[in-house]
Amino acid sequence: MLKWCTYCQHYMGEKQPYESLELTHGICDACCSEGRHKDISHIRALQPIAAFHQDLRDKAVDGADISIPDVITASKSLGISSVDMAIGILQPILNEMGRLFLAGKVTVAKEHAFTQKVESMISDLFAMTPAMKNCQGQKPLVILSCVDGNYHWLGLRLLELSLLEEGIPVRAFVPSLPRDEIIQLAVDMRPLVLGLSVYDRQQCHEAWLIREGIQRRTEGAYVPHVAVGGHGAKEFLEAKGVDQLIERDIGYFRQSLDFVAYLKNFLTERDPCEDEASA
Ligand code: B12
Ligand SMILES: [Zn+2]
Repeated sequence: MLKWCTYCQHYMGEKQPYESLELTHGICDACCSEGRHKDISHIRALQPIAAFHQDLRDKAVDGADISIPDVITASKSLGISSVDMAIGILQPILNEMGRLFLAGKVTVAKEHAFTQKVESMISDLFAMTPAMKNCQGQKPLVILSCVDGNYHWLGLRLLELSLLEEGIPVRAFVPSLPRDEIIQLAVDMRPLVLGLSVYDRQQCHEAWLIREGIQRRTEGAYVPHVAVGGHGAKEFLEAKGVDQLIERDIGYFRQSLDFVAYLKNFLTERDPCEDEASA
């Protein structure tokens, strides 16, 4: 299920059952602390968002023509931020298209057509994110890459968007880089966190090899925090029965929002000397 805050219409993440794409109501921490839940006039505000989501989903499934400017205008008029549009609306439709394709309910052509629309929409969403300009030219604290051979880069770009929105300097390298190049980039740029995207469970092992490679190349003087996400990380976490796991210095995340929260927490708590040492 997709959880949205009824009061400010912000996407709050997925919750069990993950197969369901129904929108459920919630209240985010900010609205709760400001006591907005006392104002019941907001209660109906989620209905137009649910209708917008359903309409876009139906168009994708039917293979109907989707006008990107119309979708962007509609999302803006509903007050949906670019991150919420990307993660709360486009991401679940993409994932549902994948499931429907496997069930033989949509054709490859329709799935690819919608994926291409989303690829084009992403640059518009980046342009709509003012925070992007603030981070330009800054040394990235986070580097993101798909592991070698993983061409599922949409998720990584959406994650990049979420981090920029939080003012966290980040750079994503898509579609994917060879293992040695990821190692070299980390050694050269020394980010605090290296985020890797994997599409199947076996690829999770790459995170280890990359981490080890960095450690070897710097003789242990520098090792970034390594985070793993994407479909393969979800499979790994599902097998363990959890949604998030930090195991032997590698963090696995089901949802980008959890990673953003982890990162914010980690950036607030970190020792600034750590940055100087790694600069
Ligand atoms: C779109 C899509 C494609 C597109 C990708 C386009 C692109 N530019 O990204 C194309 C058509 C290229 C493609 C190709 C293939 N695909 Co495909 N694809 C999908 C689909 C339908 C949606 C994926 C997607 O974009 N989701 C939306 C994004 C936003 O979600 P996300 O990727 O999960 O990312 C979010 C989080 O996971 C997280 N995240 C992602 N990365 C990271 C990294 C870090 C560090 C963190 C913290 C978080 C994080 O943040 C993101 C934002 O919230 C899925 C279906 C599904 N159910 O997932 C199949 C799916 C992922 N594909 C699959 C397969 C098998 C393939 C192919 C092998 C098909 C083939 N036989 O050729 C190829 C592989 C190509 C390759 N070598 O990579 C399988 C993978 C299953 C498996 N474990 O093996 C899936 C699950 C479909 C299925 N059920 O069979 N695919
Ligand atoms: Zn709220």
